Amino acid sequence: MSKTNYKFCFGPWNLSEGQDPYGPPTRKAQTFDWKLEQLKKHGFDAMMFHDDDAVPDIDHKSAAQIRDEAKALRRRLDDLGIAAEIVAPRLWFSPMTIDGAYTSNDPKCRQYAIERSKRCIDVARYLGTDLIVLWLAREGSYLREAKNARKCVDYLVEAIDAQLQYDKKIRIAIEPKPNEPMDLAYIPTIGHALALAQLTCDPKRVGCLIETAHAILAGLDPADEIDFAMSFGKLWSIHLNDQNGLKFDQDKPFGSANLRVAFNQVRALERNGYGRRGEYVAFDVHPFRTTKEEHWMAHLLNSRATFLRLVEKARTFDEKTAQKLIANRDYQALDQMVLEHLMGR
Ligand code: XLS
Ligand code: MG
Repeated sequence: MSKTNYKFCFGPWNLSEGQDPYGPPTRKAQTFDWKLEQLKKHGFDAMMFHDDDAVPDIDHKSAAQIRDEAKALRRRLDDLGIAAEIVAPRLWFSPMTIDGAYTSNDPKCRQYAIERSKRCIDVARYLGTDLIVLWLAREGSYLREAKNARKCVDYLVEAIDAQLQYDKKIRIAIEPKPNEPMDLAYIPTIGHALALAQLTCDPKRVGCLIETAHAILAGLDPADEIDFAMSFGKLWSIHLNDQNGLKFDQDKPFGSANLRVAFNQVRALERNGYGRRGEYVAFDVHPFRTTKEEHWMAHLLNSRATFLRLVEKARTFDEKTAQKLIANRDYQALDQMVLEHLMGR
């Protein structure tokens, strides 16, 4: 099998300013133009967008304004030779999504969320991508008695169907996360996302996006999530990053907390041929709060460098010896062989 030449991307939110729930930004905000320039300068191939990264203040703009701004952005991207990988509706900021977006108890709010998602599809069309990402941030509850989870599944299907019917070409990738901002989310894992896809009016256009940290927060191995999604041909994007156990969402550089878990994700991507149908490797990473402005790109460059080193490690892994050890059920030796390989022998 020939080798995949991976393509890389990130989103403007990945050049964040260091604020957390306990303190203000630690770096001065940069303009969108600066971020795009960095992306280009450092050889990334595409940018990911929220709908309002592409068209700021989208809720207060007319369809014509959205079209003009999105088309202007497309021209700039084309000039730079940068693709738009995905567009995702930001359904967690508006006063209309305080109690959830698609699963709000208030029908007016649910309607808002569907309309907003259609605007997001318009933006995606203008930017030249058919891939919509749904991170279902507020689809869950703080207390279970506040919502009817059975109804919420119907609401999610209704919302996804409305989008699939609005545009017959788009594909939707659901990005599951088990918690944060909600206590408990309705679609916590890839299994849930792909099962939900089956209930929609066009299951083959509904797939998923795996984020490493989200899988770890669900207590799962992201490599197994990759193999599972790819068994269905449904891994359409990936957010590589890292996470130190069951804590707040950390979005650390890829491999930062657990190099072996990162290695196994790369092996899973390699064995399934991820990237061969044009899929991108995205890094949904944030700089540490302590990062100085002059080191603003380091977490992205380091993530890419680690990824590429691990691709080499995956390709040079001594599969023959590994298979012999497996046949002999000598998993002790296999374990050490993996460690030695990662340590450089
Ligand atoms: C947040 C999500 C977000 C999505 C895009 O946890 O990872 O960054 O990837 O909406
Ligand atoms: Mg993500």
